[in-house]
Amino acid sequence: MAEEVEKTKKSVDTASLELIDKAGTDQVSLAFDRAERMKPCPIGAVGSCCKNCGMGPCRVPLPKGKEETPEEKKKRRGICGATSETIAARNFIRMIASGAAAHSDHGRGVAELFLAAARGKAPGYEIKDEQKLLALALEWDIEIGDRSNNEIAIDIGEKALAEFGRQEGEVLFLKRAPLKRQELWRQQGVAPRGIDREIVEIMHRTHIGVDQDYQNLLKQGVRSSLADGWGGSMLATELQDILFGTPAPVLGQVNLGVFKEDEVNLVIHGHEPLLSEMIVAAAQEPEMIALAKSKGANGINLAGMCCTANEIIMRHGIPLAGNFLQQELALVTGAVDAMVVDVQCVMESLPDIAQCYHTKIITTSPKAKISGAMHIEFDEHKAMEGAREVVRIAIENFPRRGKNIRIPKEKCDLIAGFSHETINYLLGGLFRASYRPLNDNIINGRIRGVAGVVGCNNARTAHNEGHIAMVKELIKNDVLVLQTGCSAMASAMAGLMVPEAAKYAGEGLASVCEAVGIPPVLHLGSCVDNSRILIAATAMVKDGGLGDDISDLPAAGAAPEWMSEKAISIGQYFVASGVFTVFGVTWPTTGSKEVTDFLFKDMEELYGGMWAFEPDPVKAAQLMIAHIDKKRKALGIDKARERVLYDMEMRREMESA
Ligand code: SF4
Ligand code: MSK
Repeated sequence: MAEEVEKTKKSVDTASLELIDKAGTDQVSLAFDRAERMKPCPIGAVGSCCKNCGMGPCRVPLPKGKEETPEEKKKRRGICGATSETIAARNFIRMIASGAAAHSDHGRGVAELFLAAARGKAPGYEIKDEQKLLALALEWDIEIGDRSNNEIAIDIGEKALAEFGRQEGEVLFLKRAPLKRQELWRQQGVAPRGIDREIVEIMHRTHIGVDQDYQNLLKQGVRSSLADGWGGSMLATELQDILFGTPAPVLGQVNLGVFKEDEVNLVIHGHEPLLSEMIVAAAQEPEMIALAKSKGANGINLAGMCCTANEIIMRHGIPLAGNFLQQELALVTGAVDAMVVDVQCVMESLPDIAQCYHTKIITTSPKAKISGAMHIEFDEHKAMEGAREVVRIAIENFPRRGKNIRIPKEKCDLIAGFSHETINYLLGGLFRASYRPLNDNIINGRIRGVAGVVGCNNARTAHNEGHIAMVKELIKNDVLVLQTGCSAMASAMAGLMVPEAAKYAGEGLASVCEAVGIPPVLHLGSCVDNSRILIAATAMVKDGGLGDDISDLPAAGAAPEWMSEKAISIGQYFVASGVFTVFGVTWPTTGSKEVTDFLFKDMEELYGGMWAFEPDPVKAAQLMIAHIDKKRKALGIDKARERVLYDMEMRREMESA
């Protein structure tokens, strides 16, 4: 078992370090400081604490420094008799339930808005991607004929909403997976029904005195995670694309240097793009710009934070102010006039920190209020009015800015907007869109494999360090990297998401990137957009030559700085889809050897993918590369790589492909 790496610094990002320093001067307490003051509970951290009933909490830690006898192990139980295996497995799948619920409730919100828009009850929203609407109608057997887009969208919206509560059968998108994978899920009994049902079943089974077989508990964890990845999250991505437009490559900028001293700075933070889409439109209205000018500002500068940032850069090129651990730092600049938040990954410390400056914190979701913040509830029937109100509050607050302002100079260009459709088009061209060139370059060894690197920041490890070190190691070894979430932003801040970053890539990957004109690290969007990675992996299988299941692909996944329960759900659906997946920082089941061995070893037998834990990001990347090489060997394409020498003829052939 890998040892945890000791944290030596707070961040590897100089803009963040500058503002951490300023926060110290301003006597503002940050997550970085709280992490130093609060040591993690060593029993809870490894999954050995149960508080599922009023007789507990019961702690069942492994004895330190000595081998446990079978007799001693038998006695190491909670009051109800629960073993350390049951407790660790229950804790683990409750994390999956929470993570899957977060993604999928986001998806449900999108489905509700989608339906309201189709019925003409959500003014300002309309179908933006007709092609994707019609493709989904065909996939779901919804009549197209001469019906209007809205008529078709009503049927799609109703069907999508029904998916969440589906009591029987399987979620519809499961059929998108390779056939072999679908069969495997059915054989294992994990093909999921609706997400609501699977999550309720986790909560039922983990109640005191219900499921007390750790393998059976973990199986339900798999089922629920699949309902997230191939259900709730995929629905969110698909419907958002239809409603707001499918992303296409777009130039943007990232890091705290995107704030402007002479403009109103409004940060949009959280996850759901429902309101932020309207804020983007409201901030461009001439009346709003005129109002900003009347207050002495030169304009309105929108910037995103966390996954809302990913949503709005993918579709509008709006700059990314930062990732999870930079949300407090944005306020410390003293230059943010308002920060509007919805759900997930929003720190409760924000209103307190805002008091030290002038920033207004505005909550918008009835599901997520914060004491000390203003609340303007998002109402889909009057979304534009709500958006204008938010923008107006930011503008009115601009003159209240104090003198204690420091905007770091760091900002970096990136190309975002790599949806599955875009990758397909970029690789194959408009008339023969396909993953064929990618598969061919994997088979001939120029690209060694593909890695999905995703997930959060974690204050227990140096901000961004793990993401950047891992991604650099992967591309250096010719592994094409697909990213989402805060991880994508970390790489973008390190300059890895521009075509020039090919200089960090191995010769084979660099030559393909140069020929196609893409960066070696592709930004696929927000946390729910991990479903795009599933679709990309499936497209690779379907294009042929790399086996007949996702588990055959020379591919791996990772979340080197994970912290959110959503990351556990994502990791579990990657593993259950056949992907080797490595997490860093900490691992939540090490209190039970049996549960950990099951996740790290036995799952490979059952699903062709398994978990691993390695806090050193470079070593973790090497594990991924070793797995990729194992898969290349199994496919019989390991020799091709050895032969790759890149003479001029090969380069010409690639450029004309
Ligand atoms: Fe303790 Fe069992 Fe209650 Fe958990 S469910 S707190 S192990 S008695
Ligand atoms: S925002 S879930 S910290 S990636 Fe999606 Fe970032 Fe993780 Fe939240």
